[in-house]
Amino acid sequence: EMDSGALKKYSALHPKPAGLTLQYGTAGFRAKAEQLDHVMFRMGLLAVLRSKAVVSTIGIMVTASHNPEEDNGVKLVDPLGEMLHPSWEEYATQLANAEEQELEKIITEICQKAAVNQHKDASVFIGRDTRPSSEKLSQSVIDGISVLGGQYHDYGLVTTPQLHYMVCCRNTQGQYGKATLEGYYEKLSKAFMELIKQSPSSGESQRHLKIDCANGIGALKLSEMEPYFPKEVLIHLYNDGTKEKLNHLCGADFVKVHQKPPRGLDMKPNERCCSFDGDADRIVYYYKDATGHFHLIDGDKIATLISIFLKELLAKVGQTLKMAVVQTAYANGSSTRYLEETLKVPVHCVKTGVKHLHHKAQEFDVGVYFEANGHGTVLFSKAAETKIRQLAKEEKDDEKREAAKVLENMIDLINQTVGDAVSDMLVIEAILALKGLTVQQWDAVYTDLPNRLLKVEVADRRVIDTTDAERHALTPPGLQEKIDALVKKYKLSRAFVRPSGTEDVVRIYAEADTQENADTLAHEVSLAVY
Ligand code: 16G
Ligand code: ZN
Repeated sequence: EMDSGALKKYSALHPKPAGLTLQYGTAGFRAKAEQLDHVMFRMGLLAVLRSKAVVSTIGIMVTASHNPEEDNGVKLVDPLGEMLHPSWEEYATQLANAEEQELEKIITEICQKAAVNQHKDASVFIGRDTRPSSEKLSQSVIDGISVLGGQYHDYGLVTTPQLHYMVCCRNTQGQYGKATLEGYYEKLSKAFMELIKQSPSSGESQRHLKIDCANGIGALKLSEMEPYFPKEVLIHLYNDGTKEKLNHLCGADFVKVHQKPPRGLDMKPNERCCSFDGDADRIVYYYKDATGHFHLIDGDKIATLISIFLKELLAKVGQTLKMAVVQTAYANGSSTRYLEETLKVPVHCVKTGVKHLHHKAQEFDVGVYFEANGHGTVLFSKAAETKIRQLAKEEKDDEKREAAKVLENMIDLINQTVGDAVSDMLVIEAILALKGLTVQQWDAVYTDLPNRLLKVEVADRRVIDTTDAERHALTPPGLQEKIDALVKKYKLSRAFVRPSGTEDVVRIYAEADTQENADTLAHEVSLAVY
């Protein structure tokens, strides 16, 4: 039952700044930290309602990922560790923007519309990143949960994917793993060690990896995990947050957008390096060759490496399991082409945002999804997982059984709830070790088409409406025709525009046969947008 008096009293302690409206977007709410106290309180309320509606534990993560340290954000995690169901995003927005005196009415409306049984118990898991503002904001979340009588467990500092993992573990009664950090570290490290035991170079030499932690939570969690690592793997942490600001000139987003190394990581030629983002749900790899040239290995190349590996194994176990790769319009054209034409794996393109990729990937026995920015994972259907585990145990043919065992360990190593930099890093390191590949050989699987990302500020970005997974502009009238005409001027070219879901800008993507052409095309398209 709702205690109106308590609700009034506590919401007054978390007042909404006058005139502020925010929207639950692709990554939940994001804004300057000082604007978010009321949103946190109210998302605590919403998590209780959601928990009652689905009779499961719900997650709340306080983070603004790769955004500047002064920003913050919050998103809800659904029972199996997925993003909040789209039908509730609207409720989140309504609740966040309600005037204080309307709050109770809005809550009652949500309960009616979403058939929330107020008498059910509610349980919420909370996590936060290392931003200075996060601790206080997560206290406001707790106020919101408590005022509606919800139970909660505060995990404190965790990566975003760790919180998703905990929520999934809890709601599957431990089938997915133990809902503790030790449980997470044990599950991942055990699967990883089983995998690299079989690598040809196992025991011979140590593998080194330099990791740029974006001055965020990744550094903390990787150091906690280090005791669980086998001695063959040596990770070296940079940008661990002790000296510099979160995400400042470093991290996966910086490296991907600027196509250059992060500050604070000294790179020797041909060393394998990677960057996490601020909440450790994205990863990109890179290296510098002998001539000093920087090579980025982005989400598309990660998806390709994983797909090559899984496809070989699936062929070995001889099951007709359907595998597909899910990408967005930002995927480099060369990656799509390699996957479809050389590897012969079906590729699907969906709208930007993890929820869209995740949803599509669920359609397959093995669904590999990655955004070019480095967010991604692999989903295995229940049927595929059962079959693989059974073969790993009972198959008489040695080669088939061994292949099934590798697949089984891959299933355990990958965080299937959401993209996870720690888990993805271990998956990649295991594959490189097992296949005996260097970072250069991995990079050489295909050559990226030169590309350019631009953003432009316009009066109202909502005038741009897109279709065909954002690859085609429907409005404003005439824009797509202009883009088509510009694209025609170049070889191997492609371009599209879309309104950002996280910033008040329009994003432009162009690729072409040369960097100069990609740059010019992007610039020309940006002029057409005005
Ligand atoms: C959010 C999305 C990310 C997407 C990005 C695009 C989630 C959890 N995150 O960060 O997947 O790539 O937005 O941002 O869905 P944009 O709309 O500003 O280009
Ligand atoms: Zn992130």
